[in-house]
Amino acid sequence: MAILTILTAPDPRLKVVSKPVATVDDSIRRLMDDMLETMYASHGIGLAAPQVGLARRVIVLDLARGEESPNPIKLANPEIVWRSEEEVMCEEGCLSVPDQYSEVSRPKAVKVRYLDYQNEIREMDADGYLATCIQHEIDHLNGVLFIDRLSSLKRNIILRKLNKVRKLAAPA
Ligand code: K1U
Ligand code: ZN
Repeated sequence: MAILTILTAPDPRLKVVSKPVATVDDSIRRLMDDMLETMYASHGIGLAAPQVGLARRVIVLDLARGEESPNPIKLANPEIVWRSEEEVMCEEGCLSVPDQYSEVSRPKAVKVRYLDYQNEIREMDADGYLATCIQHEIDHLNGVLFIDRLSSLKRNIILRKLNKVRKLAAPA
């Protein structure tokens, strides 16, 4: 397995609409495994393929905490086939928008159709933080970041902060 480089905003590759996977074959399984390893190494709870520079519709998640045993979730071509009318506000962060957090309103529950690790079509129901996280990752596949769901004022404040951090980190 390998740890991949995570792109950060405003990298234009994060704004691209990703292409569906034809079949979950060994190369996609390898990508899923590498993405999970990268996500764990970065202390994230989700990751989408465009964040590692690949415009393919693949996401991984693991919302298990501290003492709980790992619960890796690997989805190809995830598609929301039902969403609740009720919305909830949840605090979101993003490995591609480092150290910035904000509340975002999204449907409280969703039903998702996807291809699993064995290339089987499956459906899953998600609510609470899992639903938020899946919607955040599917947004990545459509070139949307959580900051795109904030007011332009809040988004520009965050983008300016990221730019400042990048300039400070750049070699003189
Ligand atoms: O970059 C990503 O897409 C991963 C992202 C997933 C996510 C977290 C919170 C809400 C929606 C989606 C992260 O893992 S950010 C880091 C993190 O673990 C975290 C951040 C804020 C709240 C809870 C966890
Ligand atoms: Zn993200």
